[in-house]
Amino acid sequence: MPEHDNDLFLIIDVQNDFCAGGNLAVPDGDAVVPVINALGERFPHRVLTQDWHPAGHASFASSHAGRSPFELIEVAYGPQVLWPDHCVQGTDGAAFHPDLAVTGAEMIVRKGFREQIDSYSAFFENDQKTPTGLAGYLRERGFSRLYIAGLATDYCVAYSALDARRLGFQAIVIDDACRAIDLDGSLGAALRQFEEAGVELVTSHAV
Ligand code: VGL
Ligand code: ZN
Repeated sequence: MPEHDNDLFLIIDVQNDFCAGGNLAVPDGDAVVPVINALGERFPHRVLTQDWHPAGHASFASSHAGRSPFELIEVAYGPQVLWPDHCVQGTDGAAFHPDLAVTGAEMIVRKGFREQIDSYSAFFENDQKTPTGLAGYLRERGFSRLYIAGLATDYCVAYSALDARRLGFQAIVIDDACRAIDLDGSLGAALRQFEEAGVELVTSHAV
């Protein structure tokens, strides 16, 4: 039960572009909304993340001549999947799903706003060095146990959960409150990494 003052519900990227009809729709992505809303009522403390790219972002295939979405390229910080244009700052695609309960959230972390660096994790950009500031926020407020849900299981949720462990937070991913993109086995890889890193995987009924 999320009954402790040190528990936080971290809701990752439940935005229109990751839901049905969006530019980077995650299969069945909308299904997380009612599960997250129901869970959210039981967590006094909630933080949301919002993927928030400038137009022409380096993670967009359209920014690279001759490249297509879902191709893998090498950039300064390592491999980078090229995505369709998505979550462009200020667009409807970047807005939270209209049915997501947002009002009571205590903070919104925006990420991916530097044109040259992608940012999956709620904690660090994909160079694994540039912080978002979330770790400091959580530590100052005394949160040590993070329940994590949202989109997509194998990208932003996974990177956030794994970074949380690296930073010394307890990380619990709520499986049925997430959906995956599953590109070239990325979901299986994420689940194996969860096990190695001590990220717990639970269903919402067990929370
Ligand atoms: C995400 C790909 C690109 C995510 C964000 O939220 O999982 N995936 N940008
Ligand atoms: Zn993105």
